[in-house]
Amino acid sequence: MAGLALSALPAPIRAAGSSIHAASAAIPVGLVADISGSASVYGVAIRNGAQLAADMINKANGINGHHLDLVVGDASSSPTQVINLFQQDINSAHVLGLIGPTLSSEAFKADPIAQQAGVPVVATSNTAPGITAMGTYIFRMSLGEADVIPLTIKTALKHLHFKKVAILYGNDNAFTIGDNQVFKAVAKKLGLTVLDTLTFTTGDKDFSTQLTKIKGERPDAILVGALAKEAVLILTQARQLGIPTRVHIIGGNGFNSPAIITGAGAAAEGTIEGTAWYANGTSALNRRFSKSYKERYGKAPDQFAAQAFDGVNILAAAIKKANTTGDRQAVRNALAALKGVPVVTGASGEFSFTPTRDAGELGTVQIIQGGQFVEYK
Ligand code: 1QQ
Repeated sequence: MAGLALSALPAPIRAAGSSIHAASAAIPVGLVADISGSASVYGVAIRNGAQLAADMINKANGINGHHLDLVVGDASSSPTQVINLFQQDINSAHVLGLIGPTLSSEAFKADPIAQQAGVPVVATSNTAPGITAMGTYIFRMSLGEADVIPLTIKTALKHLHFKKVAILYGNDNAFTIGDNQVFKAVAKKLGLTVLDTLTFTTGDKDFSTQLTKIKGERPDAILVGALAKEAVLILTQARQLGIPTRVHIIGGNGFNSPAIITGAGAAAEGTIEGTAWYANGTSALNRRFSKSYKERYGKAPDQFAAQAFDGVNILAAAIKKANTTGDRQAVRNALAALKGVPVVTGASGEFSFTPTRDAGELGTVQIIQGGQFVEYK
């Protein structure tokens, strides 16, 4: 029956060797990521980090001797496909838990399906306010913008002493809408003047109207809520239009991809953002992760790869503790009770969920200098 139900739905991209047969002793875990489409700069890194973790777990005897079967689905940056994949993973692949989806806007549509079905979700890249409030099965190990942005702006203020800011954000996406809310709240708390708040929509290519207006208002800094594609264009056009480099651009989580640096080049210099993962973190696990990732994929990992790597390890640790191959509720309870899972993200190197199933650590602030993310203290 599982095969019939699956074939009625659009074919997902599945990892070679992944199994959907519940008869095997393997433990299926779903990964739903935007491996293609507009959010693929994040989704490819997420898929890579997750696969690396699954392979390392399987090389080390799996989960209590059971093979971890990472069922990889490409949602193609389409919310409809995210929903299809969640349903397939839950009803046909019988996953014990789900990792993903890539964007908060997708999570708000798909997570209620998992919540309703009683399947635990571990978000590794959703940062908008309200993710874990969707229900008791929804966990998030990525740092929320409400936690990271205050630290980012406070750190920037230590160096730059600015007073007046402008906000530019995408008004059709849950994550960028969340950024605007957080920017506003933090500005108010820190006594900053918001000169103007301007918007764009996903897929826009020309930001000159907004940036020309901002330039005329002479802010000390610009707070930008954007995903990578739009962020690259905003950075590039801001400098082309003559907004001086002393006016730093402070971004949200969408800026944590190396795609910002490769895409905007010199125009990315001086951009400030907070991250859950710092590339030069010196823990033994982080060094091993970075080395294995480079060997396997031929390039350095990024924050999204690191978070997905940790997300798989966190979910596997819970399944191991629950000592089950099929009890999703036991996995949920084990996730909530987990303490001190070794991770590559965060400052302490150990992860536990907060009582509201969220990430508790503060993160690291970075500035782009010399084409690199550099720690900014
Ligand atoms: C969200 C985000 C994006 C930047 C993830 C890739 O933080 O959608 O919540």
